[in-house]
Amino acid sequence: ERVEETYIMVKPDGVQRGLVGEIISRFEKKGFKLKGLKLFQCSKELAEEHYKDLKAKSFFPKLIDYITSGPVVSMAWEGVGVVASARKLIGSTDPLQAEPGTIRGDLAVQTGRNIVHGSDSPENGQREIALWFKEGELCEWTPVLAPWLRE
Ligand code: DAT
Ligand code: MG
Repeated sequence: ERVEETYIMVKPDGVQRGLVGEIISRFEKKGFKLKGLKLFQCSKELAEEHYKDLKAKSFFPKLIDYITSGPVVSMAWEGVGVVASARKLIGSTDPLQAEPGTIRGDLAVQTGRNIVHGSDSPENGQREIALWFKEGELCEWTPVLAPWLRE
């Protein structure tokens, strides 16, 4: 059982639509630990680095415009199995295919406006947290509920 970290981001549409609290709440209620949180307007350069694996895709320029179109909420979450679990909580990339009960399944309708990002591997979790957060922006702390979440 390996403790992992994942980078979760409320995209500009999620912020504009007033869904920040709702989205944070899903991860809080599940029982993961928040390690970093900020409202942030990202540069084109950062957005391109974040999505560098998609550079060759036809939708890449639109994706970069979308992600830089307004502030995002950047989060680092920690937990055993948090990377895969967060992806399940988020749901499929296309919100119309995402199951009800997931964030995208409940709150979005289009791939180009799918309101939230989650890292797809522990390695990318580390990479993306290092990309979006500066040193000193993450907190090491012990939630008092820890013994009630894991035996
Ligand atoms: P995910 O965000 O579910 O990890 P991804 O990493 O494949 O999905 O793609 C990153 C983002 O790029 C995705 O959230 C929305 C956008 N995107 C992906 N596929 C797309 C497509 N076919 N058309 C338009 N935008 C797309
Ligand atoms: Mg992805």
